[in-house]
Amino acid sequence: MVYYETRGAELTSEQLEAGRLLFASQCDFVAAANNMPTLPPISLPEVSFAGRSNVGKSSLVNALTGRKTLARTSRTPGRTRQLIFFELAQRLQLVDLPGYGYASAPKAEIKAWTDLTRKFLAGRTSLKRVFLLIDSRRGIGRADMEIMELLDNTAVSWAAVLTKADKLKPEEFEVVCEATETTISSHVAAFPELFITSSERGDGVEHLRGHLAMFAKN
Ligand SMILES: Nc1nc2c(ncn2[C@@H]2O[C@H](COP(=O)(O)OP(=O)(O)OP(=O)(O)O)[C@@H](O)[C@H]2O)c(=O)[nH]1
Ligand SMILES: [Mg+2]
Repeated sequence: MVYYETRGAELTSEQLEAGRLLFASQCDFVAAANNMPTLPPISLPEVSFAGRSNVGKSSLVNALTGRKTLARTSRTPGRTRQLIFFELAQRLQLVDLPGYGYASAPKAEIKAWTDLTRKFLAGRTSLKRVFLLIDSRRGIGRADMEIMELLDNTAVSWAAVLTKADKLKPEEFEVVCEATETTISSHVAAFPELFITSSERGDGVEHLRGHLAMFAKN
């Protein structure tokens, strides 16, 4: 079994400890928003988790916070239908976004939540970074490319995260990593490090916690 922590720079033990402490602190549900007027007011720095439906956004929020049921996950794609805000230690907000590319919901509903997600990504001033999750078994798809362009065009800093690392053999995984790194290197607003995670096995979770702690208010 290969356990992946990072392909980028390793964090110092102080940075990892800061992440551990932040994610061990109180984590509260703040709000679930269906539309722009119901978004919670801007207060803390925010990071959000975006990506195709079923890529593992809610599972990653749960793995990071060490709470199995904080964010609702499902075998049925399209489970997260609102923007869900969580607050950590009154220092950082995590935003679990609805997935895109889910085809079986009513069309009007899909349009409403896709529009809301796009508006949020493009206009939220407290958003420090968007973590764009890519399922390692699927790689980057057309819908992901559209979101990357939106983020580039609105100058929102984003980073790619390969999820479900437990699902691939090391040699298959290497191919996806290289392809994803090539794509991110051509995007102006992309953070250069590719994050790797498995919410099932815990790969990359400590590293990501340490990284996210850098955005938290002191
Ligand atoms: N093997 C494995 N399965 C995972 C992992 N992360 C998530 N899953 C599974 O993938 C499915 C979807 O996970 P969710 O976390 O609900 O995905 P989501 O991106 O929040 O989906 P939407 O809310 O529909 O956009 C669930 O069955 C999870 O158990 C992982 O790291 N490894
Ligand atoms: Mg979800």
